[in-house]
Amino acid sequence: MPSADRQRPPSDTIAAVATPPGRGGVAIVRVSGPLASRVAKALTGRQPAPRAVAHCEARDAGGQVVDRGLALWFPAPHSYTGEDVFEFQGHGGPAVSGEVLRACLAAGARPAQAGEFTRRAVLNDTLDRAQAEAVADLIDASSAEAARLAMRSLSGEFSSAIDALVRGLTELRALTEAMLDFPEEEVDALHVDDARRRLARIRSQLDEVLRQSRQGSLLREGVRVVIAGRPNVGKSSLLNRLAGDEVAIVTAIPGTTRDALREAIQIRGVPIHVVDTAGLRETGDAIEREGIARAWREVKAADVVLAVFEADRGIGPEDEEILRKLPSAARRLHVFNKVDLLADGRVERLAGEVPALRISARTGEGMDLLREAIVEAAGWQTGGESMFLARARHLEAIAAARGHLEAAAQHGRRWELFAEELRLAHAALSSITGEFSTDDLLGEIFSRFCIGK
Ligand SMILES: Nc1nc2c(ncn2[C@@H]2O[C@H](COP(=O)(O)OP(=O)(O)OP(=O)(O)O)[C@@H](O)[C@H]2O)c(=O)[nH]1
Ligand SMILES: [Mg+2]
Repeated sequence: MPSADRQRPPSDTIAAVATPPGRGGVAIVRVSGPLASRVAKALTGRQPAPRAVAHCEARDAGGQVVDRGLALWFPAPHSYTGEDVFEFQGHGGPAVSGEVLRACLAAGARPAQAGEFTRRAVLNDTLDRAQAEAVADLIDASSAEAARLAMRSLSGEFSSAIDALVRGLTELRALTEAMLDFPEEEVDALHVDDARRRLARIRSQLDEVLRQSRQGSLLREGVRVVIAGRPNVGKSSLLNRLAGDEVAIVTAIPGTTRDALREAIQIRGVPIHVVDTAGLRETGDAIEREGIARAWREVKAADVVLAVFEADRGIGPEDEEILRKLPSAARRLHVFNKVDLLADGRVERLAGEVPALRISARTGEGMDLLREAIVEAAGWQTGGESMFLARARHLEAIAAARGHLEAAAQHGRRWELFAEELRLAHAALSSITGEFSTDDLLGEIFSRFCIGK
């Protein structure tokens, strides 16, 4: 169902080099739009057969041969964009592909903007919006796991889960609208029961989609883990251990680290941004004070805080002072470092629910357990093969829908309010795949694409 704000498909023809800039085996020039056939003929001297490959020369506007390669022709609507698409696969040098592109522009195409091919696919209903985002996610995927999930979204698995919810809501809305036509006391108890049951079912389905989306979003966005604690407890040594490299300076002098230091690592495929910070203490040194202010800023933005202590000293008054100031929103792990210094292996533990880990950044002891604890604290669940590579905007929309369904459940027999909450939940969910979304959103989605996609 096309929405009212949906733009009419564009009538001009776009062209771009679709392969990355630089030298390579092949460069692909892609052309899409009503003039694609004219461009193909101007470039290759003939009209290529649909979905067949032709080996041919590419000529510029003056008839000069600029390249030899393969021509492909995908007539509308069976193409990536849903329009007529012509592709020329030539030699992969920037100068030669530039010449081919120039010839296409001379034949009537204009240069494509970033993401414009995929945008046309959405406007022509070849892809929905969540699938278009999956295209970008697939290209940007930095791990095999993220690529696998992006591929699943591109094949429409995420969209179908959302569509199933939308269908359930549409039915429930129709039922509710029918009930609105009757005075409250005449609404059949069976109808009321049916509506409640349906609502409960949709809510539990939605919770499952939200859970799967949160899991996937961890893979997409990664987790920000900040190492914090007193000077000299071994924070930088811990960063080096996690990174498997000597990225941070380690010395026996308290106050070594001044700036926040970042390293990107992966634990079980989950991207983790580890931040090492300046040791937290009162100090008269202006540079160190600035470092400590930065450390607190990092801590405030953390998903998981590793509060590091020295195992041989336990949690002292300064450590307690730091613990009191940690934000409550972030998950926290208590890490007792330097267990290699303990004769009996006993560690003072803090009572409470915060998991405590014993490690030695020097020997590597306890590091595996710490890595597991980090991904667990970040909300990663094992056996998470059924995940959706959700974006922040998807999570927000699902959470908003969840809030409206919860409100609907609380409206009892006030059917107008019930119906209104259902409508809002429906709108929130629909924004994920396309309906009800604005041009701003389209712009936002495609601004991060590369040219030629
Ligand atoms: N025995 C032992 N020493 C450690 C361990 N981890 C770190 N150290 C030592 O503790 C000292 C401080 O280590 P750093 O990693 O620089 O400590 P930090 O917390 O980053 O210190 P600041 O940057 O000053 O806040 C160094 O001499 C390290 O070699 C450990 O597991 N065992
Ligand atoms: Mg340090």
